[in-house]
Amino acid sequence: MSPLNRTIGATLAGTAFAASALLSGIPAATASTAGVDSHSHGGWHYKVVFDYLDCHDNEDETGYDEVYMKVGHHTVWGPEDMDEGDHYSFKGWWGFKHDFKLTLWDEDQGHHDDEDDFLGHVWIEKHDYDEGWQYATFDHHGAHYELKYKVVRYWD
Ligand SMILES: [Ca+2]
Ligand SMILES: [Ca+2]
Ligand SMILES: [Ca+2]
Repeated sequence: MSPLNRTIGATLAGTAFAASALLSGIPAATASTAGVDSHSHGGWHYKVVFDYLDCHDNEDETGYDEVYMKVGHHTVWGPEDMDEGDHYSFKGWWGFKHDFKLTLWDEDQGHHDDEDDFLGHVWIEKHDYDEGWQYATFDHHGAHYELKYKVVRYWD
């Protein structure tokens, strides 16, 4: 199995993976063309599609934030330099097997007096597949980020 096909579920099970590769343009057609035969031994699968992350207000007082996302202890995206007014467009999607909590952080120097800052979290949940585009806000520490995403269910 290529790293691109690994899922968040596998990630949570401790599989080493390249998170940045997971977000690098997996063709959505792979999913939509699968499972045409409803009599096959398929099942419902879920993926989350990220559209963008907007920075309305950054956390660091001087300069830009170094923003990254984590699932559990794994960094799954970033760090990306973002400042007030910046817009990051994602490409691709992640498959996932279990609802998971995505957290957003600003990377600092990591010294005891300047730990990375927790900016907030969102639960990515399977039952949201019929909700369409959703918007998560991360606003701890005076920051204000918005993530646009949707959960998609497909048969395979
Ligand atoms: Ca900071
Ligand atoms: Ca920082
Ligand atoms: Ca800090």
